[in-house]
Amino acid sequence: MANALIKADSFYELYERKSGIQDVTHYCPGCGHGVLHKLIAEAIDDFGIRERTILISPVGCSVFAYYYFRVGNIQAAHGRAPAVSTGIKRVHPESIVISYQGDGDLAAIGGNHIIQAANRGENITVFFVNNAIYGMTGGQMAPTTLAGQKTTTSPYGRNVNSEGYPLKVCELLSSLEAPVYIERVALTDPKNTTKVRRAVRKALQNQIDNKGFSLVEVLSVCPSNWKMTPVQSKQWLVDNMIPQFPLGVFRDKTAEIPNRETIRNTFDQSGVREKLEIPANEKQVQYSLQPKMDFANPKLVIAGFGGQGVLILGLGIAQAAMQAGYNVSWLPSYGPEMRGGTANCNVNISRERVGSPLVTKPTVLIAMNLPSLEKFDSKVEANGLIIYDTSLINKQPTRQDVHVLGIPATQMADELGNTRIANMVILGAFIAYTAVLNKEVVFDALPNFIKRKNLLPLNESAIIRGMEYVLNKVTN
Ligand SMILES: Cc1ncc(C[n+]2csc(CCOP(=O)(O)OP(=O)(O)O)c2C)c(N)n1
Ligand code: SF4
Ligand SMILES: [Mg+2]
Repeated sequence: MANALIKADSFYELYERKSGIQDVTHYCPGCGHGVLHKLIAEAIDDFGIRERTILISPVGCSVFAYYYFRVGNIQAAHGRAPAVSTGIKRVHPESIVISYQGDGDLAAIGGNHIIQAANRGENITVFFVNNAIYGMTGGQMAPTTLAGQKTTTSPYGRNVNSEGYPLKVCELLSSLEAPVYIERVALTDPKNTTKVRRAVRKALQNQIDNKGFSLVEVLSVCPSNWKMTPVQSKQWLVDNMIPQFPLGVFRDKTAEIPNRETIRNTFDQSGVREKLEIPANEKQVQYSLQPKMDFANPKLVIAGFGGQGVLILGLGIAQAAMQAGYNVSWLPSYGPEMRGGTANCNVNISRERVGSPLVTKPTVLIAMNLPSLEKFDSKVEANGLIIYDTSLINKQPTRQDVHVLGIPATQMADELGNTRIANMVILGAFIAYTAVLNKEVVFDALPNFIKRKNLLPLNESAIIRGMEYVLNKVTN
């Protein structure tokens, strides 16, 4: 009975998957991913690092690791987990960052990323699950597929003369200077599984001690795509994989490298300018911004149809705010939304450090079409602001507890001769209403996000029209 088992605290009690709340994983019977998850979760518990662990899920069968691990979770694009890990670790050096990757993910599409991260000696822990196949997509040949192994894309067996030899990641990475610890282990019998457990712990301990890059390659079975029972597949791993991927330690500088303090690198803009002999940014001081009280550190959602320039509007606001000395983030939302539905982006502007680029409760909503207004207006914070384009939205926001600014942005843009600059009219309205930015800094930043220089005057006119509209409305 699953409930009678002692489950690691670093797993969720119940897995709230899309198909409903469950207490079992989506992995096939016998799959190695589940076992490795357990060993990692128990290590996280025992080291007491759950609160500061961030696990980067890959693309592959373990993509849903975030359904199971009760830690910080991020899902990275295929093969990019080492790059995402690098960014997170550098910004939050006190966090424990785990890059969890399959062989298709790490050794194929992400091959360059893992080499570069290892070569930089990033202080991260990589768990590399080598099952010699693309599991998730139905059993295609991976870089680690064995010579002679049959897969759906090598039905006659991998031919080394045309498809090359299985890629030996541990051997390859251990030719680099920087990595601290590299070991290959296998999930087979209890003896080998104990070695996996030990390796998992060592790789995490190295990161806790700030020693540098550690990678554990875990040979693991994929009964479903190998078309074997779990028992047969374990034997197949022993008989076929281990001879081609010998187990053992390929690099261990753990004892040589002293434990190090966590160092947080701070970015000192004036220091960098001095080094590069760039004159100090006097303008930043001159911008003298005085945001209205409700908008001191605003979080924005900017939404509309794909093609209305909502992403560029967000980017422009973020660029100008950065130029004005704020900390900023800009997070666009792509995908099917770009084709006719709502496209949107999240922007954070803050005098404090920005924790997450996500904006779930915006201070400011800019809605450029009705679906966007309907989707986001209930999420705006009390005393926040909704700016909406009255040329396209014939319905008023219902909220009574927020500022509401309707502006016929598209009509004003048409009057200026170009519908596409409605977003800049809105930008003008935003800065006039909130004073988070002013005209000077926006105009200075404009060439950074409007690439066609001949369009700059038109964009400036649109911004001024938006500002005038608000100033007239407020004073009248
Ligand atoms: C950019 C991109 N290319 C291709 C795919 C399709 N895809 C999904 S999982 C996968 C391979 C995963 O294999 P592996 O990393 O070995 O993980 P496993 O499922 O075997 O654990 C591929 C090619 C994708 N999702 N994204
Ligand atoms: S397809 Fe293979 S790797 Fe994926 S869950 Fe099933 S056994 Fe595991
Ligand atoms: Mg695989």
